Amino acid sequence: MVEPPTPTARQSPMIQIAAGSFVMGRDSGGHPDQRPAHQVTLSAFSIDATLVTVADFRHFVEQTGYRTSAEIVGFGMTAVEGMDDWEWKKTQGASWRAPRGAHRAVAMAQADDEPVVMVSWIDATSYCKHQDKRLPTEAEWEYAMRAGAEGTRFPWGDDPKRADGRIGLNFWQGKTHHADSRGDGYLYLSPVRAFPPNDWGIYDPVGNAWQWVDDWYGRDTYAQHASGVSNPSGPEKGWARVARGGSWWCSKRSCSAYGLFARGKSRPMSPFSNNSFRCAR
Ligand SMILES: [Ca+2]
Repeated sequence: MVEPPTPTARQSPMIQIAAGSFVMGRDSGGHPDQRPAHQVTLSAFSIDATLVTVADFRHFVEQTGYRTSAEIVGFGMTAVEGMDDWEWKKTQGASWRAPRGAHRAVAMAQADDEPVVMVSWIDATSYCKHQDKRLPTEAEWEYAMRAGAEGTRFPWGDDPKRADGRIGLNFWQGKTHHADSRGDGYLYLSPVRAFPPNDWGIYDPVGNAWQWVDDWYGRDTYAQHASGVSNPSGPEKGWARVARGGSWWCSKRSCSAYGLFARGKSRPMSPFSNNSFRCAR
């Protein structure tokens, strides 16, 4: 006999964010899509304290029978230690259940408290909707992850190391993707509470896994908002959805985008073994 679902279980605690304003983007450095620095004003919202975990997502699938984009097409994009830089492989049988491929499912199984990956923007949107939530907008995401820190690459400053000398996020330490020295303690994903939260209690504000946000990507979005904007929600249409924060795969030399400025983007159907999400309301 199947037990009835318990809709309240497996929901990440949410952090209440008061209405406010902050400076988004910068005037020099980085990719042109990060310019200019501009004022953004936001209404109050709440956001998940952690990334959606493997256990959270399994619960959703058990309740709904949901099939992800990767399961429908039969593959996902995977990288493992030892590959060349930028050598992502189309991996048959990869899905949120086995993000490095079915043939590595046992040897490289994920823990339940790691972020779910190999989920497309469509999957992320469906999950949040089922929780009576939604994806955060790109501006909401950055405001919450910064937690009051303006103009810095990380919530604690510009160096990956925090004041206590420890690396504050999960990214790749190695000259190439042939080997990672595991200086932050993790090769692939880390449990969602492995690193200290930002000042507003939000975990993994940067690193670990890219985080889908609701917005379509626009190269000139910030330029259009140069004189200031309230509750921006991105372009009306586009070819890619924005993802933010960077991931375990980002290194100094490849994908130096880990941090609070960089704007990642992928097609909404695309699943990667380093892309996750959190919901807002
Ligand atoms: Ca790492």
